[in-house]
Amino acid sequence: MMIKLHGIRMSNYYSLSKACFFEKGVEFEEVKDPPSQQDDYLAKSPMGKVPCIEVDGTFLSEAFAIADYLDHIQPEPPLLPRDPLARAKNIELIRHLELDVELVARRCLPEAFFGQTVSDEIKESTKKDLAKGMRAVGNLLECNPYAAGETFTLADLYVFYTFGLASGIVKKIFDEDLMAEVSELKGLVETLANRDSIREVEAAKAR
Ligand SMILES: N[C@@H](CCC(=O)N[C@@H](CS)C(=O)NCC(=O)O)C(=O)O
Repeated sequence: MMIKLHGIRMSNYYSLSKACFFEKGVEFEEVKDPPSQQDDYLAKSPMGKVPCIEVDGTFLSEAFAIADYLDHIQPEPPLLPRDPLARAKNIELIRHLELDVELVARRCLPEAFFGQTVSDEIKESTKKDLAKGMRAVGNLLECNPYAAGETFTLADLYVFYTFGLASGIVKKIFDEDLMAEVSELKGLVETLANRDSIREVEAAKAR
């Protein structure tokens, strides 16, 4: 049975998961399903977030879990390195991108893009925590030429979809360039924007 990808195309995590399907060449079907706190949606995705996938009636949420599942059912080309330490270092970078940059910037999302207001305290803590997150990510990023070294990995998709959202929020709220301090990061994001999987995901948003 074909795997179904539930969510909405404007979501960066939905986009990341969709790019994983393209990278793997695993067939899938898109189901338009916005985030919701309704019981029927929570049964599919326990925090009510997108994306989730449906495999033979079983639902799975969290973009990392989805990527890991795809990496097991279709091992080639690998999304994560096979070497245990290289794999763990890749996941370390992914976790800092998600927890210490993306999720931190997201605190200001309601004001940046949804016409709501965020308190000055939240803005202040966002700025302070983002500086720490960017320092951590800057220390781990290799950019030679890819995020974790010579080959494209899942960390590259996290770079593209973390900064796609976080940079926009930081520009809007603080009028600053989030990527400025990490040399080669901008170049990496530009390179990734030309990757087939990402181009296909982004092109479909306009349709
Ligand atoms: N950790 C989650 C994050 C997913 C996420 O934040 N999704 C957003 C859209 S990009 C969402 O559904 N937001 C609605 C909500 O938080 O209720 C993942 O990896 O899938």
